[in-house]
Amino acid sequence: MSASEWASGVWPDWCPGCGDFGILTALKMALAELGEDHKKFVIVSGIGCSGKIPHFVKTTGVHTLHGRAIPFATGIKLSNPELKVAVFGGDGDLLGIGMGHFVALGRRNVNILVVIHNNWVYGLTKGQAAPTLGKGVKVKSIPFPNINDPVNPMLVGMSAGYTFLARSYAYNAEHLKNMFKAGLAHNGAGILEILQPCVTWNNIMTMEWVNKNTQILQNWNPVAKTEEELVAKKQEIIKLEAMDKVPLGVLLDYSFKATMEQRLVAANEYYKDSPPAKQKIDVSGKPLPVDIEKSFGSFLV
Ligand SMILES: Cc1ncc(C[n+]2csc(CCOP(=O)(O)OP(=O)(O)O)c2C)c(N)n1
Ligand code: SF4
Ligand SMILES: [Mg+2]
Repeated sequence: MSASEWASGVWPDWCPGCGDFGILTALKMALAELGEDHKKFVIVSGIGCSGKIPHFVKTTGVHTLHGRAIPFATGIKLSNPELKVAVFGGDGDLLGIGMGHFVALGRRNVNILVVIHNNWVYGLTKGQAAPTLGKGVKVKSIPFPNINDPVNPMLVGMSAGYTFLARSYAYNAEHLKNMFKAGLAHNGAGILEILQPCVTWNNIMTMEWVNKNTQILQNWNPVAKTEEELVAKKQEIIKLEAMDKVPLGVLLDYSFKATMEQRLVAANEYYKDSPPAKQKIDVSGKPLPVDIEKSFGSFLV
């Protein structure tokens, strides 16, 4: 399928100029270049302007609840490990109400790419401060400068155990496409943070601000092959994140840690050939209870 064939035909109703258009475009380009199968690619989103994205892509999509896209996606992926699953959500969705799930996914290393639309505000609900907004920053719809410290999704994700971390920019289609390609090819829990100007509510982190305050990483090798290399990389990443300019690119990529799917197979061989989605659910039209116990029974306490 070409990039344009990945369009659903539903008209994207984001504000003109919104960074979300760049995200949609780069995603379709990446899916086309990766040769993904639209019958096997699933998008799960929360609620927010970002959460609308499944409607615009010609694939299976679930527009779930605010903050709950990750548990939905985890259920889909573990029920049918053959599917490629990506979560799309806002900075409020994934790092505010959904933060507990965000941390849990890293610990579990489920093979899901989490895409964060970081516009520093709650776009859909008229511009309140999101968890990524810097302390002292006053965007136009808040009455006083923000009094909270921001969270850094790369550093939270790194300590939670995500095995792929990347950051890109919504208006740099080529860079973002390449980050999507790397993230979707990764086997394990990954984060792609996308700086996404909200032209309606965020008058500070504009296109000009992003151009001035970011830099594309040069000569950085994100791959760690051993625990020792990983420890050293993590220390370097903390330094990268402390630079004056926000780094764009793949920050971390390692695959020696078992994914959740591999851990389930190790604990219960039955899961490999009979995850819940492959079990019979009816015989001659009569429903049959899925034998969850056989797949996940070894985890019961
Ligand atoms: C449980 C729940 N709480 C609050 C809301 C209201 N709400 C809808 S979207 C949103 C925040 C959207 O901000 P963000 O997640 O950053 O997405 P964006 O619109 O910026 O893409 C909130 C608070 C909701 N729908 N459900
Ligand atoms: S409110 Fe902001 S994030 Fe939402 S569609 Fe408009 S520009 Fe985009
Ligand atoms: Mg937001």
